[in-house]
Parts: sequence; C-alpha cells; structure tokens
Amino acid sequence: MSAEPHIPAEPAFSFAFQPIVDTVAREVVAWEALIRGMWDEPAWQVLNQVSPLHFHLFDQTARSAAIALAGRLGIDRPLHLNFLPQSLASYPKSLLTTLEAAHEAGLPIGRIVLEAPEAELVEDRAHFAGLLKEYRKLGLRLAIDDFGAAWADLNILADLQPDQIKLDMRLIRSIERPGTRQAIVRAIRLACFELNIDVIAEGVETLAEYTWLADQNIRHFQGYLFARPAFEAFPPAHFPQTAEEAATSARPVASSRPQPARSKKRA
Ligand SMILES: [Ca+2]
Repeated sequence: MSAEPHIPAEPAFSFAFQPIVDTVAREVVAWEALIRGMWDEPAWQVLNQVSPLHFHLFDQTARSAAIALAGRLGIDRPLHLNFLPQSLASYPKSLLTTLEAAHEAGLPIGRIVLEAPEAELVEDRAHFAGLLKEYRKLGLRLAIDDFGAAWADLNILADLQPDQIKLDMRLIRSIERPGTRQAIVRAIRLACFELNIDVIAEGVETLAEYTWLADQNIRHFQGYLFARPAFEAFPPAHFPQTAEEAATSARPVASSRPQPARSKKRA
C-alpha cells in the first residue's frame, strides 16, 4: 500500500496593501502586498503556523494569492511581493507560478516587483542572479528589501543590479538626528544614483524623517506618514509637506498683470 502524498496544512491568510508614493509627483506609484490572517491578524501570526519544511512552498503560494487578490481589487500600478531568494534555489520553477498568476490576473510581468531581503542574500548571489536572469529579461523587477538592516553591503548592488532598494526602517528611524546613519544613507543614495537604482525609504513615520530624506533628493517613500496598510483594499495616501514645500505652495502665484480693481459702483 502506497503512502498518501503529504499535503502540508497551510494557515488561512489574506493580504493588506500599503502604497509606495512619489512625493514629488504626489502620487501612488506601487502597492506592497503584506500577508495577514483572514481577519487582518498580523503577519507573524500567519507565518508562525507555517512549518519550516514548507516555508518556500508557502512563499510561492502566497505570492500567487496576493496577485489574484490585487487583480480582483483592480490594481493598476506595480505590485511589490515579498520573496525568499531561497525559494528560488529550492524550486527553480517557483517563479513560473507567479508569472502564471500574473497572467491570469491580467497584470503585466513588468508590474511585478520581487522584494528580496538583504539579509537573505548572503550566499551564492551569482547563482541567485543566474536563476533570476531569464525572468528579469521578461520584465520582472527586483528590489532589495530591508537594505541596511544587515550590512548595507554596496557590493550587493553591483552583484545583483536590482531595480530598486528599500532603505530599512532601522536606518530611517530618527534619521534627522546627526550621526553615522546619515552618512550611511547619503553613501547608499549616491551609489544608487550612479547605478541608476531607485531608492525607496520605508517605515517613514514622522515629518522630520521625511524632511531629512527629501533633502537628500529621495522621492519614493512608504510608511505610516503616508498611509497605513489597509486590509484587502488600496488605501488613499496622504502627502505631508516639508516646511520648504509648504512655504513654496503657500506663496501666491505671481500674476503678469495686476488684477483689475472691482468697480464699487453697481451697474
Ligand atoms: Ca517588504
């Protein structure tokens, strides 16, 4: 008698979406899908229920589900999906299911951005880059997530040539206070500028953090200051103004000719 194939039990899950905004154009430029429980329970409650043995399979299943939900909600911007690089090493074809899900949802491949955490990209980057190469030729984009949480390793930028990096919130928190983190963020931004890599500052919560980062010519942001994640919905974004932006927008628009004085006489 042959044994029944083992089907891993999966926790029930859904997603919240949080915008990535361009504060210069003042628009939402992408959405990140964040895993949640069926009743908006936090991510860790879901992930704790996944057996480590099946984590990579779950990673793949979750990506397809996020795409399907975003499609049902009528997404019309790029979709950022969290991605474990090791799942590609374990199942080299795991991204095919992601592409199939995108096709079914009517989402062009060029609008899928995989977010791979810096800390998970320690070993065998060349192998990972090789596995990803064909998918990237098809238009799939790569972001290095939580950049700066591990080593802020600039070599990763050359090795993987990501389209984007997301500055980790541990670098961002109270970044307006002078210190070494300011120097690190400036160096990362400069390297990314030279390499044509977009910088997204994530976890931005205060106007002071935003103001300092905007002064470094960073224009892509994610964080509570702009919008909290919304369960199974695309929430509206809020665009705060730095003191300088507020002063510019409050200045009256110069008129080339004086306004005609209104006649006090009634006709
Ligand atoms: Ca992420």
